[in-house]
Amino acid sequence: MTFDKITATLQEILHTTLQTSSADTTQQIIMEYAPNDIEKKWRPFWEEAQIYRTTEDAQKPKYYILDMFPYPSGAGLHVGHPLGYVASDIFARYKRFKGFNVLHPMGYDAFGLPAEQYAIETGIHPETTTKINLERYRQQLDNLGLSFDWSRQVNTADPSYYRWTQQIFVWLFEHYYDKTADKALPVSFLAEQFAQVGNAFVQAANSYEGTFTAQEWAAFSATEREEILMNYRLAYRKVGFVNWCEALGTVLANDEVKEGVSERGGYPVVKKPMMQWVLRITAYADRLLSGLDTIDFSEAIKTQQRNWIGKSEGAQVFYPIENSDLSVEVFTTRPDTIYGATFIVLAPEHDLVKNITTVAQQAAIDEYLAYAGARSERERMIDIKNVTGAFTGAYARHPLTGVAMPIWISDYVLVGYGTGAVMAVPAEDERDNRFATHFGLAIIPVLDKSATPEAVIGEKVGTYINSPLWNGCTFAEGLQKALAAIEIQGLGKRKVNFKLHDANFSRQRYWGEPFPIKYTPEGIAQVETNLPLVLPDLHDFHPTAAGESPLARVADWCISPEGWQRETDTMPGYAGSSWYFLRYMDPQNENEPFSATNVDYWQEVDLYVGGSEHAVGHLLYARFWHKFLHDLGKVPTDEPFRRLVNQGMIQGIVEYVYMLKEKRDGRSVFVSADNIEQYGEDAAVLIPVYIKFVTDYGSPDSFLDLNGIEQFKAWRSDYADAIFETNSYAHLVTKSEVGKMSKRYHNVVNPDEVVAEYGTDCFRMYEMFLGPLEDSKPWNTKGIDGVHRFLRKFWSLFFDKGELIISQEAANEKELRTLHTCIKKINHDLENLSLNTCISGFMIAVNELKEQGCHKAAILRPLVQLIAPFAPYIAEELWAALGEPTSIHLRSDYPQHNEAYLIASEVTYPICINGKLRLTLTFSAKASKEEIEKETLSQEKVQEILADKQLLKIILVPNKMVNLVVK
Ligand code: ANZ
Repeated sequence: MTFDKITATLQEILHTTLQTSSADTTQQIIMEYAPNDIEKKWRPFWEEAQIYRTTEDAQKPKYYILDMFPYPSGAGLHVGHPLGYVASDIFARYKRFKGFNVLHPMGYDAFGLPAEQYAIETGIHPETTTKINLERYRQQLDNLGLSFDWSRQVNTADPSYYRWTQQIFVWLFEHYYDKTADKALPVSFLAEQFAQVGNAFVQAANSYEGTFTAQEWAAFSATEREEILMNYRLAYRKVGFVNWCEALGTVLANDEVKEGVSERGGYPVVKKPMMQWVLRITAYADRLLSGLDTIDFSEAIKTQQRNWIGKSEGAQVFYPIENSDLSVEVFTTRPDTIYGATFIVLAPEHDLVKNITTVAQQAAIDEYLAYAGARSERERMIDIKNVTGAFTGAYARHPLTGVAMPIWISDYVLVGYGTGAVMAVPAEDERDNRFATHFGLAIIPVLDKSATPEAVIGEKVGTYINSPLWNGCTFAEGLQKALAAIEIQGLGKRKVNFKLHDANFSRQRYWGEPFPIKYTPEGIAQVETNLPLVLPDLHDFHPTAAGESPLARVADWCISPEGWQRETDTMPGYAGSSWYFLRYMDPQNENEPFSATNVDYWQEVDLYVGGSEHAVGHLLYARFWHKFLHDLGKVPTDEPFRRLVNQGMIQGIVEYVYMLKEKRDGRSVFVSADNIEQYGEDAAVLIPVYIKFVTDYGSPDSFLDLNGIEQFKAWRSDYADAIFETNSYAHLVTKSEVGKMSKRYHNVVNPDEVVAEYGTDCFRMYEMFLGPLEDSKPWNTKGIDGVHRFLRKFWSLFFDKGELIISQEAANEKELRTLHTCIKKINHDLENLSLNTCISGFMIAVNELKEQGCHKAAILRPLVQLIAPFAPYIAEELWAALGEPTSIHLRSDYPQHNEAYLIASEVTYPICINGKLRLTLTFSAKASKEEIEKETLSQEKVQEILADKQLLKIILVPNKMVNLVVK
């Protein structure tokens, strides 16, 4: 069946369903505003009629609106999650009303560490917990009136999905990045080039050190060739230093490590060399940078991505080591300062350290290595207070002056960046300067900055000194001369460096995609072609003692049909989420990840809504995978997401009472917050105990009275015998502030409860009403009453005491002005995703119509359409009340304003004399300046005042006021 046919059939089914059910729905119009009844009535009806089902309809323009799909954790949704979902849903509905064919899907990022950690603790299979959590999420999402096309749901942990994640991995493995073509090409093509010309002239992103000729290539064994090719693949294996967490039995990503311990559990993390699968994201660094200029992301996110990619241009320079054939290669962005280089610093992990350390210095170096090994990369980068290091005993020779430079190690130099070695220029670099000062090393100035005494270290001002080849030059000239000298004298070469690392892609974990890789007896990686390679069932989820994935214990799974060893690592969390947005375009395809037809239709995501915490993780990986798929000709666009909007966080009120750290006679002591001076508000003495009796946001700190204290003791029985030092009113004053919504603070609000009490529409509108979408703002359940009252008032335009009061009279000018002002505002604000101001726009309109006593269908009908994206239930019910036979959500005629209605036919002017209001006059809106002035002056009251005064001038502010200036 073609798409058109499917669409036509669907429309037919829909039409009949809607006709039949609307016939009986009119009989049972709900007369009182009872949100839960309205929801009960329409929800099954919408589901049955599948009104949000999307097909590839070539007759309509497409629009793709995507939410970042959730990891279904055990905690379920809190009111912060729906903020983005509701906003994108409103926009999706709006776009449908505007005639777009909207793709608005949802799914689950279902592989991940928490379910696995839980499995380790409880023995419950991650699949079981994931399934339970997933159902709970679905229930909660269904409560929010979201217009997802659930037939397109994806679940990254489902073999029907992950077989394609595995396939994309295979493609990455089978391709390399060709710098000349500036795209990914098949590795087979690379091998042909090696056979013809060797590797010296091949421009390819790689991690291979060394060169070979075509003859040498021909002479290599098959195994040797494979080992070389591995260093060119986009998915490759290498030994890397990884964050090893013994307690979790896994390697952690940098952002999973906080201050040297695992973010989860707080276990110690050390650096450990391990064979890892890695993705060569660095090959795409330039394109990931330049692509940012073509997409609509916030500047904040773009800056984070730019900094993360961290492109620096400079030079790589060799420093020969004295009394040895070795040399140190450094990367510098300031080759112009080379004459000021007085020592060399290596990263503690640098390979040379063990080769050059002298016997006399060995003990000092060993001691330092032990210290540095225990610090995380992040800690090393942010610690600028402590200057630490050790001298290797070796010296390098300055390539221009021949002076001997001591070689040190220090952990401010990172092993993974540049060459892991720096030429230290203490006169121009802060960190080098601190190091030199601390250890008493030489400092040679290279820029005379006497003309700008306020200039700081590193500022590129002044003229060069002590630099024979470019003395007297300015920075720009000096830099060019330095680069030329380095290249001409063969001391090194120009080099662009990126902070971005290739992305570690291995986890020693069970709950992830198995690698479709097996190893020949020679250890050569071969791809598995029979996909999916399904995760075997398991009962013990602990990693093995050797730190391998628990998969290593499933002996029969580990052996491929050929009798080869399978890879037992699994892919990380970001594998499945790097391409899910493409699968939604063609979710049931069994032959390929998505068809060319569908991806050509949907192209890319037009609007992506999600949290800013994914700035340099998911968003960068997804862009990388998408560009790779683009190179393969599988997707038409180079970027996956046209526009990105980051919703803010919904915060909670964190309320607490103070407790003394020290017990008194074995009893805990609580102190009223207004009585703490005697203890000094000092974290060492007083600790906050978070309570769940949250007070109003905005009100001053609250208190527990005797009753409150009893409640508190009943709730925290561990404090039942505590001492409560209340104030003179017998109150224990509490403190409250705006903070994170978290279980720990007992301030998590569950959307289900809010929906049960106020209804979905109210919940949706209130979430939007809280403030601008991108701002963080506190949730305050009390404020929801205002929105609830608004909805009742809206309802009362249609019904009075259970009776329908809609009239068929023609609308008057005022009513039309109210309506069209609202239409204009809503359209404008929706386009700008300014949803909070839409809600106030509705409130103004409804208040005005209420005052005008308007119950006219001519006004209410468009108003219901206007509000339908925000409050889909009430809109559907009132639409039926208006006698409409088909669902409002299938319409594509969103109201458009008519400018003519916005102009009032009459304007009432305040008439002032010397700024003082004397009377008001109403004029036709078409009245000229002269007519208004004439009429004003002819007024008896005005003439009376003017009788003994002199008129100096008349100020007329059109549509606002008239002021007569007199003397
Ligand atoms: C000499 C010099 C003189 C430097 C000067 C800077 C200022 P960005 O811009 O971030 O790329 N560097 C190189 N490799 C490093 C490593 N692995 N760990 C820590 N620092 C490293 O920084 C490049 C500069 O950072 C390089 O230029 C090098 O110090 C240092 F006035 O060389 B520079």
